[in-house]
Amino acid sequence: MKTISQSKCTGQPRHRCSTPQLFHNSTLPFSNSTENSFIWILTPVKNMEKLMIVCSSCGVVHWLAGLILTLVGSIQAMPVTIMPATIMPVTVEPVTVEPVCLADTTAKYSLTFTGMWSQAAFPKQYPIHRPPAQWSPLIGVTHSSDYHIWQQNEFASNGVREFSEKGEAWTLMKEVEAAGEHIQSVYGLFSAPAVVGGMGQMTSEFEVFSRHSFLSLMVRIVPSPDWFLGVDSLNLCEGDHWKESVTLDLYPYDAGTDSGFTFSSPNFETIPQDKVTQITSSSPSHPANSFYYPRLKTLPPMGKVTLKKIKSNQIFSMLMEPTQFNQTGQEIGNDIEDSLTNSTPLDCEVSVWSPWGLCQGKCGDSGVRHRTRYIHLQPANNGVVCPLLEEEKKCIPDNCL
Ligand SMILES: [Ca+2]
Repeated sequence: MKTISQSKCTGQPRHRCSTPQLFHNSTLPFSNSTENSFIWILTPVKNMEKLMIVCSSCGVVHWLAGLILTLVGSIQAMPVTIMPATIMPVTVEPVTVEPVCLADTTAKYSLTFTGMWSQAAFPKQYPIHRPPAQWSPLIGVTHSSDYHIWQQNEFASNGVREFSEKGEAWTLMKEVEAAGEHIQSVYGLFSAPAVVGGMGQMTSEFEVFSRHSFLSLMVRIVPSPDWFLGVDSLNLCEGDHWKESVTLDLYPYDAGTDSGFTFSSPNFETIPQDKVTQITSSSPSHPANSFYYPRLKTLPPMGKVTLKKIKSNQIFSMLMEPTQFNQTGQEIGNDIEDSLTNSTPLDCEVSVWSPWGLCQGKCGDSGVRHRTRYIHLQPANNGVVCPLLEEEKKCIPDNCL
């Protein structure tokens, strides 16, 4: 084993030894950096990987037998039911019933994200410098039940990876846009501005639609390897009405794409990629982890999101020709009135219309068909509001046989 010469750890408590690195074999890239005082080594051993922490100047060499890969076969007792000969057992398959939203067609909500990442609540390795603790912009999506922007125990998409690791939203937005265009599962995409500091708030507004009544969102924890707070598929519709208000506590998730253990860990790609997991006070079960608090049963919430219904609307009349809008959603012929504030108005931007759907109706009667579009950019600062997002027109059912 190589001797690793490091400094800045002398006499320091172990958690003060900053910026651990993780390597998957015993060939260590030698670093001259005096900042990296802990080196993590995963040494493959037959049926076991040993995890070693080296903090040479601390004089600490600590082995942990971890990740025992031996799979112990287990024998499961099978329950036996003795049935009378004349009665045949019937296996009842669980049936998933899709909840139907019967609420008014649209509802508008205000969203407030509150960062609760204080040094008092999360004292371990709390980032003070380069960069200090803060939150990325929030990315929110309203969608139908068959879509997930991210999901626990599933692999993160490339967009989620880039957003979780670097706060880059471009690929994620393209993925969301593709889901809207190709499978009509996404109704709107919105964002809220970043919060500079671990404590603070950001706000936004969004609309849901009876066929797209789910909200999902992500906020990256900055700095972090690939950690984020998020909501996956919160249904805002409850039978025949929209929920008035919802408050959710948020806890950190690991995107499974970077193996860093601490907020300020250098990049270290997870190969092969892991699934998205929730980070708790005991998982990952390792003292180096920034959220490892063995005395806590559960972590305190790191943030919360509060949703309040602003209004709900019945569907608009479709008997008139739709108003014409230009590409930015601005009604043609109208000028933008100067805002009374000094802020820059941001106009709504919508996608192009989807193709018209199938004509639905009884044979012999006239039917209707729909087309939809979704919001690219929510208006802000008295910008032009968004135009209609769904149209319907009369048609003759073409599936009469
Ligand atoms: Ca990770």
